Amino acid sequence: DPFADDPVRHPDLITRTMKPRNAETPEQALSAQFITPNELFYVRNHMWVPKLTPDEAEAHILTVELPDGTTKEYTLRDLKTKFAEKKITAVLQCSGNRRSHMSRGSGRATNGLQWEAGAISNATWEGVLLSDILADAGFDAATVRNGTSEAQHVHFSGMEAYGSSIPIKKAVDPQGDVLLAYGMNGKPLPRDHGYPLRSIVPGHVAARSVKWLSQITLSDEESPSQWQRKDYKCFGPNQTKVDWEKAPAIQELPVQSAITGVKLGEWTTPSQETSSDSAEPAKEVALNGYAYSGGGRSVIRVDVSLDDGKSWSQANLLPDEESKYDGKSWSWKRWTFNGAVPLEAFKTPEDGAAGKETDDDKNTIRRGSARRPANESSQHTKSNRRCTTVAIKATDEVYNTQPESHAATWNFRGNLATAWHRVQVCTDC
Ligand code: MTE
Ligand code: MO
Repeated sequence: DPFADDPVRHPDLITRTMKPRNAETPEQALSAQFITPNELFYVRNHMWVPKLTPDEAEAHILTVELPDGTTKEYTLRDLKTKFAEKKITAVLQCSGNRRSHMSRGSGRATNGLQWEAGAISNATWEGVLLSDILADAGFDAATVRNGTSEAQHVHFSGMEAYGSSIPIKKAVDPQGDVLLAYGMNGKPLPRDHGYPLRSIVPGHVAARSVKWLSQITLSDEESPSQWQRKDYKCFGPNQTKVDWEKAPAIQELPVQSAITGVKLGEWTTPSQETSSDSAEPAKEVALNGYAYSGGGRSVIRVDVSLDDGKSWSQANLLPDEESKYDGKSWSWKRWTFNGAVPLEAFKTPEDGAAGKETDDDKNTIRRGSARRPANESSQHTKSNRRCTTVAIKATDEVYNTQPESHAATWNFRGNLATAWHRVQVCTDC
């Protein structure tokens, strides 16, 4: 069993598969802190987790191969002692984050792990700049700028066999902040996250942040791995037999956001003086979540609708981000919203409606009707249970925003599910 040596996982992580280990960050942990704690950071492994002792880790060798075939080797100790350390706070998001929302929201199945909104996390990574290492290994970044570089791609290979690549431009750009990281939130990388060394490619899909990194290869071609040439690509909603070569590999990520907490409060009745036009009772609602965009583009706004997209207001963006890196924003933004849903917005629930998520007053987001006990739904029929759908979408600094429906961006691999996050919120009226 190649998985026998896999590390023990925190019980709060939500397991999707055990072998290989795949687990998402629980909703509360996504918005409770700006920095996701190491033990609650989502885990996406295609294979087993390599095991090294601390001595083996210090002596671990990273081989850098230039386009002419010459190589240079660095031990982890070399990286730590001979180069300037850099810290970058950056999100990693799997291309499959929210895939289950795409499947339910479009009513069409997708291939891959059915993640909810927790295949994304934010951490501070400690390491050395890839651009420094490439320069030390003898690669001249000026050739990229003047168009004479033989190398167009930088391949990262992991110890187990996983590999992928990024464009050379991102790799040599000191402002691209690509790290070879050995630390995570002030501690050595945990085994699940790449101990002793991984690449961190801020602003790009996490599939390019290769764990257990052992080799870097500069090449005129992309990595030949299936994770570069297949898997992480998108096609049209009608395309199921595809020519993989025709679509580019996902690199920079589009804008994304999710609701990670819903809490209903009291019924309030506006006084006649303050609100002459609506004396209707309204249900207080508090929402929170995250928003993120790739390519270093910061999120400038999160819009909230309490009536499934008919009317909108704005969420508060928390002033979390401690630093922008040369104008680039690699982290998510957390947001909160406090409002009230007018009584008239609550409608009879669509039981088991595809693509709907229900919530109750206990601040847990429910997944369709599957997990609701049978007796509970019959209770609801008798009671005055009424629901509304809250929806959110984010906009980034170049005014990219999220599509309204998953049907419009459905792709058979279920990649880049970024449609408005809609959650059905129910209460007794
Ligand atoms: N690197 C290696 N060596 N093996 C892997 O399976 N998975 C990739 C990437 N790097 C992977 C890897 C994918 S698809 C994702 S989403 C991220 O690692 C997940 O990183 P995390 O487990 O630290 O959250
Ligand atoms: Mo991923």
